[in-house]
Amino acid sequence: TAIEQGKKAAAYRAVDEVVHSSLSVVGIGSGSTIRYAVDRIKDRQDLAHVTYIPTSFQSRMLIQDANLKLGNLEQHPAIDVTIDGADEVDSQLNCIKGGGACHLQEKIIASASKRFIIIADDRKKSDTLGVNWTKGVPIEVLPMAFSVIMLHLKTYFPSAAPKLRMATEKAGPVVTDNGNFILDVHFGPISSPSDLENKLIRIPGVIEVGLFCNLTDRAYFGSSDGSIHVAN
Ligand code: DER
Repeated sequence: TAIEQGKKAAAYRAVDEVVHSSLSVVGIGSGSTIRYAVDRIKDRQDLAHVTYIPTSFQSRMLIQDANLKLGNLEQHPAIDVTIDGADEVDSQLNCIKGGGACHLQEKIIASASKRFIIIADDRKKSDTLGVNWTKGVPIEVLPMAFSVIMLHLKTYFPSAAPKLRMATEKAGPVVTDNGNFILDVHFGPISSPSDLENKLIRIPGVIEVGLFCNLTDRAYFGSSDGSIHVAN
């Protein structure tokens, strides 16, 4: 499909421009776009020596299925570059992430990386967060606190309409790789993502917020015709 072509174009260009044979540790994000980046890495013989750090169970499976060298954060707390997807990216390269319920480990790996690169199809490019991505900001919360946090959000953000993310292939809520729940919260257009992130992260029981502010070094947006927009 056109969207998949866009994802693939962005992923291939990012890998070819950013993942050099001189690197030794590369972080691998989660979601569907990153699959194309792993496909490209798999084809690059000059990257066989690199160790890859996962950002989720899914990411770990991608690395293993591609027969790439799997490492962990304990061995490699300093990462050369991480490539990851995003749900929406604004003009300052702030992101909404967590559409795949993986943003907790993704943010840890992103912040431990010298460079953090986003790959996405051009649907994800937006002037302001909360405009194109209409599913809300994902927030990972401790299960025992989810009702208290919902009440707090309804009180302080009356239009937020927080929703507990329910699973589709399992009865009950989505449970993350870390054993937590996800709340999806609607804030409308977000003019200051870092202010909002700082307000949300302080709520007791909130583990991580799907707003990645001042973390992204470059973003590749791919279109169905194979053209790429690179934003620094
Ligand atoms: O859950 C996540 O954070 C993913 O990285 C998500 O933001 C991007 O997933 P996609 O590449 O399938 O759109």
